[in-house]
Amino acid sequence: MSVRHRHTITRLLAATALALPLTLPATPAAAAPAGTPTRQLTDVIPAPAETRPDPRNTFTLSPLTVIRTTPHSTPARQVGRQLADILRPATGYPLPVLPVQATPLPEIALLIGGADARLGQEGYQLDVTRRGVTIRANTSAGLFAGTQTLRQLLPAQIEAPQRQRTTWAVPGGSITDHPRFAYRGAMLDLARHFHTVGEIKAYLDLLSQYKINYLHLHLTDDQGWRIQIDSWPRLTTVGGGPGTGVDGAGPGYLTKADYKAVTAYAAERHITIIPEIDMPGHTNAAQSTYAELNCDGVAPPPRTDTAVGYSSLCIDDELTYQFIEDVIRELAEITPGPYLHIGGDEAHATTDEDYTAFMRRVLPLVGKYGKRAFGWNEIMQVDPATDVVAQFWGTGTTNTDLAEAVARGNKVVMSPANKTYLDMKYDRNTPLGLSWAGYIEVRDAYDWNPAQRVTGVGEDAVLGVEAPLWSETLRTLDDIEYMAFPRLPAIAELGWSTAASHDWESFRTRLGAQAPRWRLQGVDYYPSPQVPWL
Ligand code: TNX
Repeated sequence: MSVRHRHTITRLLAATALALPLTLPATPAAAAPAGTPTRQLTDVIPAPAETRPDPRNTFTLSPLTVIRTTPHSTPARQVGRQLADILRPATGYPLPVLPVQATPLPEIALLIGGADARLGQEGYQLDVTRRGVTIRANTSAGLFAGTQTLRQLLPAQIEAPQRQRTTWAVPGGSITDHPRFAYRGAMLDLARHFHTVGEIKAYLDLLSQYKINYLHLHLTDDQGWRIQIDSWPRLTTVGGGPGTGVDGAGPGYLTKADYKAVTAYAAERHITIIPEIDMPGHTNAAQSTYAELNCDGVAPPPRTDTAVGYSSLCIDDELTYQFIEDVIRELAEITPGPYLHIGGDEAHATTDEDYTAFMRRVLPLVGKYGKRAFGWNEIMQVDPATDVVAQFWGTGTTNTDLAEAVARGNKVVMSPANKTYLDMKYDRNTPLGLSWAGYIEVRDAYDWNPAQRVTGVGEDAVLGVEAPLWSETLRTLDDIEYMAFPRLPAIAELGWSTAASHDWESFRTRLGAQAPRWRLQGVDYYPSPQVPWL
């Protein structure tokens, strides 16, 4: 069955299930007794650092429940409103968001400040008693993470867009949680097939549920240029115009307004956008648009095939650096996050000498406009400054340039292609995706340790993990979802949860219990035979 066909069935089933509650009494759960929670305190992805269940202390949401936030804290109120938006549709309860105040009403208290220092910048403490739920954090990012945990502790029906009849019980006890790694990323390739603002936002919504905090956007490649640059306007009108993208599927690009909307939407979910302009290879879209970017002054034809490694900017030409500086300057201006990714992978049409010369000129430009550079691991060949982050995408377990860079002090984001590449097929029958790095079943994606993957790249050198999704074969949001779910939650758990908690049996059980949520959210996931799906 085609992915799209299967998805239609999923949607129909969800719609049928949703039609039922409309005929139910107005406040069904109000009359229901406080039941046994359908969830346990440990049923969370990514697994929290510490959980202390207390079954005597179930809390049940009711029409009287209020959400209370730290007085005079706009960030806390914002998290409160976002939580109310999640909880209102399915419960039908008013859940007003009010400042903290002593009252006898049952409440969900969201508090910023005064939390345990161990929680750091993203951790939270969640306590569930019969009277209510309290989430404490040092920052709004931590508070937001805590609300995503609370969401998973509620019955799956909480994800339904319309009122449901159930008891909204939260299992009692407490959770103390904070991430193992500061960087937990995903990547979306907009160049091979463009994905709209709406699709990117939908992906951000899904990512935020699993405490992913970076989305790397691969904005340019041989097939298409997907971000507006005012000083080189044809990059998008031609390079991102009709017929661009694999198999000529274009047009599409983000205007600066679109890009700002995406970064703002991400920020509300405590996700930082990292834009990537790939160079000096993967540049055919720019070079076929502007003839002057080629050494011979002749524009090559546009390309819509999936070959790699054939394009290179002209390393000895000053115009190349003017072009790059314009792009970096304009992109830095609209990027609130600290990082700018300059690619650097598969530059097979550039000599090693030229590659080094190019990177040594370009890397300082990133700093000049106030950003910190990211590059695919090849960039470590040029011995860059120690603030440059390497993104490892190899399939092996040794890389001399990378180990040497780590010894000098560079940090690494781990994206081994045979573990984290969401565009690899699950098995030989997967209708979408590629297989050059092998098939990646859920267990393959989960069963590895980011701090023990590459010789010489240990826990302290690892900034975190990232799951890239290249889009040669992917067009729609359904396609994206089908490749990302359920492997994305596996990578999210590797990034957040302690190494000591790593346990496939536990993970696959918790993963299987996520499926009812995905069905209600309309997420088109791959029903891996390795997972006991509910
Ligand atoms: C390799 S991974 C690439 C991309 C392709 C991807 C497909 C990397 C840094 N480069 O250009 O899209 O394989 O899986």
